[in-house]
Amino acid sequence: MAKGGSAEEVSGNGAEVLVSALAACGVDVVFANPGTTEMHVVGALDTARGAGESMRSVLCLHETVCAGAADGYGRMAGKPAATLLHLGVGLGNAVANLHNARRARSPVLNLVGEMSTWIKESDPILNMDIEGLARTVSAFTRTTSEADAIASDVRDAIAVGCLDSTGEGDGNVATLIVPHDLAFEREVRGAVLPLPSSPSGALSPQDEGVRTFLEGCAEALRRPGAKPAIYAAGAATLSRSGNFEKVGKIAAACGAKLYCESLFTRLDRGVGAPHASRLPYFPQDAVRELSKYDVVLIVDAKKPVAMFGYEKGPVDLIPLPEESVWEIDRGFDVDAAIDLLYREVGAEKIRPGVNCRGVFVTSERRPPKPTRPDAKLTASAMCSSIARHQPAGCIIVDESLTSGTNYYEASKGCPAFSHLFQTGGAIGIGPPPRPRLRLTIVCANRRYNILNLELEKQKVTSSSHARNLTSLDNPPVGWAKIAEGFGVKASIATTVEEFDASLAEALGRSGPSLIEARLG
Ligand SMILES: Cc1ncc(C[n+]2csc(CCOP(=O)(O)OP(=O)(O)O)c2C)c(N)n1
Repeated sequence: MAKGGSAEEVSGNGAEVLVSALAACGVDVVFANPGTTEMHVVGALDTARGAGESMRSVLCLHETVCAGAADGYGRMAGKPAATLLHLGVGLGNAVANLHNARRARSPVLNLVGEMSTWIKESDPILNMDIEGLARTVSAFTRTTSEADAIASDVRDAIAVGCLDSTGEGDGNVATLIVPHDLAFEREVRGAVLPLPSSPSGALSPQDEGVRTFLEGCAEALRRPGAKPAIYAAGAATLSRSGNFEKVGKIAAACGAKLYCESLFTRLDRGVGAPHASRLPYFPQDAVRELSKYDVVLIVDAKKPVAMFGYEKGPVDLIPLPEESVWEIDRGFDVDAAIDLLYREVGAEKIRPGVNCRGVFVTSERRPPKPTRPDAKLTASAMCSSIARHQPAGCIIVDESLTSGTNYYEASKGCPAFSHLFQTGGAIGIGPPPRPRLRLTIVCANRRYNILNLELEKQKVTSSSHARNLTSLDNPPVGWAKIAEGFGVKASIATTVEEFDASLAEALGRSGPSLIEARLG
């Protein structure tokens, strides 16, 4: 990525300038579902300077898959992939997963085509308000106004939208809208300025106020008799830069209980990492859990609030006065602030397995083999089996609502792995975000189970409509057959031993697989 140094000059037709600018900013993959207005950009993926063979393009059969894939890529790579979407209709199809990406604060750059400037006002049939739609999910939205601005617009979208978070919870999704005629304009020029190395405006630990704040925070966490908790997310739960290890050691040094979000972006978990307890999904349970503490440090997360406003339900999940809640958010240089707090509380002296108060997972421990392998497959047996088989270094993309409840604890002692969850509550993220899709497990319980729980919880009288609208058994979906239609090897498991065998086989195969886990 162009960080530091001087501006890079780019030229060609508008589309070539666009792709050269992407390459200059380090973008090397495009998840696309293009149309007429994006054809020149498709052509430029081969011809643009700097892109050449390094630019990978992936066709996704629905735009929400483009968005899910770019979200997953951003979470794992820490830099943006681009989506290439056809006008407002393509962007509209991508919105649910772009919402998840916004909540995950994943860096994602949407490139969206637009009508040629001279036809837009005649309102051709695909015309719509693309900017209006983009703003609902984007921290940065711009329509390029002239071809010579394409290169700087690409750079601004990445620098301001994808990398330079405001810390206001707006996420890191940027949308650049490029009119068709600007893409085919010839002899276009532009310059790509270097990208910033850290968010502009972030409070640095050199700042006197930041030091005083962190000293106060350290004191509050270590106050004799205090009952502290740390709620960590985002950059604080990644092994990259050693952040998660430092946060775990801060928790151990202060005797604080470590929590993560219920719907988390990415946790680097397993042997060698700290184990964070997951905040309960239902708000009353979360409030009950957090009411055990009298001081809470939030690191790189928003203050947790209830997911829905239930009748007489809570809003804030941390039941403490403001002065008892300390926040290190994106207004700070988070890496540097974690490091300073780490030293301030004397966390360097913490040794996992020696004096870490059980915060770190120090040895491999997988769930035991089932005692009755021929028993009907349950959700909990499925979770144990996955944790028994998952390879070291794998990426688990988990969007289970009820079926995966036991997986989080079952996988605690697995070799180091990354765990991604769905962050924005929009379901349907599962298969798309895997950078190299290997195995999809469909938890085929044949119902929208969480909605049955919601009906019960909200005391809505059960009716035939309620059944119709939450059942998936009339007719049941043939997941294995759908997979086969995509050329994916599929199997069906109804018992624990069938699931174990399917899992072992799928993990030993090089191509993609799907297991339809028929849960009883
Ligand atoms: C894009 C989107 N559409 C609809 C919903 C509403 N919704 C929330 S949970 C749910 C059912 C989930 O069922 P499933 O994923 O099969 O998991 P289970 O409840 O069986 O554990 C639905 C339809 C949503 N959250 N997001």
